[in-house]
Amino acid sequence: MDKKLTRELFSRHPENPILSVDDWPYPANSVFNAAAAIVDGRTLLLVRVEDFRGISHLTVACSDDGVHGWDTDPEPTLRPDAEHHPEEIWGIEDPRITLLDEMQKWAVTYTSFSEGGPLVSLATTTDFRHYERLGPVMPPEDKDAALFPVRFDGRWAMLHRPVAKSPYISADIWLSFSPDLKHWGDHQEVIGARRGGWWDANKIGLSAPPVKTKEGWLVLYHGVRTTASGSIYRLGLAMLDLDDPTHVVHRGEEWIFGPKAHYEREGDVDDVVFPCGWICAGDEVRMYYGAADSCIALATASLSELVDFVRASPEERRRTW
Ligand code: BMA
Repeated sequence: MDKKLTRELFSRHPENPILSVDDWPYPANSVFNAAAAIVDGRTLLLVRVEDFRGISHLTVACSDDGVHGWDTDPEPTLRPDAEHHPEEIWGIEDPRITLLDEMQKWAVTYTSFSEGGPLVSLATTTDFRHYERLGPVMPPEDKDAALFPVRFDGRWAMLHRPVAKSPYISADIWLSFSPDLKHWGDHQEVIGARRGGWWDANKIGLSAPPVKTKEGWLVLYHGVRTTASGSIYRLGLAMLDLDDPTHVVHRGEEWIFGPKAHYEREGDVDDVVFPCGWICAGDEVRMYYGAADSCIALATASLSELVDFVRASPEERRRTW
């Protein structure tokens, strides 16, 4: 095996890619960047589907084992609704799902592609069939958002990724709070993009929603490296304090997964692995990721190995890189 692969903490499923347009019940350009959850004992993916206009919508696909036999909705499940939500004019993308324990509702955060740029929208659902839109919750440019499943001191919390343009372009992960899911404030940066030659310099974003572990909230994020032949999207880990998620306790230095397989290296956008969902079953983590903006793949890891890796990393020292 290529020595470089041995550093990766996730193993690719041998049947990858597990979903592509060839499996889709209606014509589409690509299916990728899916949110994931266990619903009624089945794996549910809320899949980003790009049509032949270039506009994305979301469609549900369910499977008993999370690998085979996908029951896919025969038509789009959640379409952009530009009439009532003008911010959705150029499509809805990259969903993340969080079960809000106390409400027994699922929160779905997604990117609305508005005329002013991408922004964060939020909807809730109990059945993934009917959705209640709360509308835009962050103005452009902002994306890659997911809620925590619990409140902190009575307030909901959301990680998201605004883009700052001064003094240089910097895309960092921020945290915001809300009493009611609708009004958000107390915004603060929690995980900054590194600088210079790092794999996660200048542009990072949340990948799958944070996972609660005994040691802290495990955060999976992507870092974007700009090279002469384009960008490379890779994945890394950080850990936030259990009671105070504004505090980064650990942050891995090395990436833990990056484009290597042919379906990750070549597609509509080359060299991209982009997870929007992961499922923890005991110690197994099943990460569903968009590969090269063209298909959906699965990779698995041991939760305790991920936690050990990030805990072995130095405590976060902000801006020391
Ligand atoms: C990001 C998002 C993702 C996409 C990735 C690579 O900015 O738009 O939807 O997968 O770029 O193209």
